[in-house]
Amino acid sequence: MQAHADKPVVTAYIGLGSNLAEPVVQIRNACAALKRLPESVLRQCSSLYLSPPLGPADQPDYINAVAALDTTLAPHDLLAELQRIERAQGRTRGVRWGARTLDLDLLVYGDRIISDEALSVPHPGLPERAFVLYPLQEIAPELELPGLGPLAILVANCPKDGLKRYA
Ligand code: ROI
Repeated sequence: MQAHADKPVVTAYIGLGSNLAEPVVQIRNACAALKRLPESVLRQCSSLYLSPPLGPADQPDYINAVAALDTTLAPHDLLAELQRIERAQGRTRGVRWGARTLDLDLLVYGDRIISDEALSVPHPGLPERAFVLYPLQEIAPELELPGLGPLAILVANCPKDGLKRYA
């Protein structure tokens, strides 16, 4: 991918989650959709993980994964693309922290710290979410999270909470 003077290539990390409508298929389809994003190259997708729900317990377990993407899309443009993929895979916004067909979270966007009405990066839930931290560590063990420090320290301080590699 070509970097332009005004458009640097940034590595972004995206969290994928699903617990409805064949979650494994949802995550695989989402990875395929990430591959087709404009101005972007999908570098890596983690293994799939199975995790008990954070939030209301009366919902199915989740399939989670994390992807690494090199992109020249600006952060809010990338967010819009992720929301478009969610909608294309039937995401509707229902109960807060309820079951969902597909959730794509922009976890990290290079070394940027962003906090506005639309976007918080690094994702504020990161330090407490085993289902994000462990897959992220699988693909980026040396990552430093802007404002949060080394990923390895966050992982060491976050119990696995029932997270398992999905066979
Ligand atoms: N719980 C798990 N285990 N995995 C998720 O991806 C996930 N996503 C969410 C909430 C509802 C907070 N719980 C989750 O958005």
